[in-house]
Amino acid sequence: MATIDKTQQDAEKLAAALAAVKHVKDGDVVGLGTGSTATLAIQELGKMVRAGLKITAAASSIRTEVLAKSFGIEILDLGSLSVIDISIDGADEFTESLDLIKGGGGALFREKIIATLSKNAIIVTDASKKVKKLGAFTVPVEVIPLAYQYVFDQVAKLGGKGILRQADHKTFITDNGNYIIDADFGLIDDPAKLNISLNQINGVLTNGLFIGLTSKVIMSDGTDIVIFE
Ligand code: ABF
Repeated sequence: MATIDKTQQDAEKLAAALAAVKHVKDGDVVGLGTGSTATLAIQELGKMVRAGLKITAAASSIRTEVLAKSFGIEILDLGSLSVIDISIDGADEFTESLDLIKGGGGALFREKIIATLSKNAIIVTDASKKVKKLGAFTVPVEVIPLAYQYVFDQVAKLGGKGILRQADHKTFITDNGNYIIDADFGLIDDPAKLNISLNQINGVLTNGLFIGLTSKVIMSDGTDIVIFE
């Protein structure tokens, strides 16, 4: 994999985030994602709110909720919503058919709920996230702890080499109190089929394959904003 120039990547993330927030209008319920690119969008939305933009929001993680509130953005209870007007989130990988791998930050469940509820689900990325086939990035699988070993074994039967995600030398716990198995399936020929297979395993809450949930990907390649839709 080509080495990534961090400064260039940061510039691309900012450009994509700024392009995305232009789609937000007065009265919108906005889904706020997790990760560094989504954070840039939230910071910009905070400036727009201070300048008079009237929005409410739902957050994909506790961290995102705290950040949004610090910028004066009103946060709604995600569980009470039937629809979200527009969401802005990041991704770990995307293809031109708008299939994604998400969840590198561990917020995949609420991110998937927000994407599912969104009339306009926008993904913002730098150029390094664009791939021909998903799978170089491992697929996060959120697991109910009581079923961890069973899920680990079922993932292996599907061809996935699973690793229990760690953080600060202990098992990573999601905002929902669950574990994450990061599963390496290699390059994935049929992500839609794998998504269904993973979701059918008892004990799996969700997985990081986002299939058919994205309205557009806004990517900056350092020179231009490229939109895939
Ligand atoms: C989040 O954005 C996660 O789903 C994904 O892992 C992350 C990507 O982070 P970054 O924008 O910092 O590359 O939505």
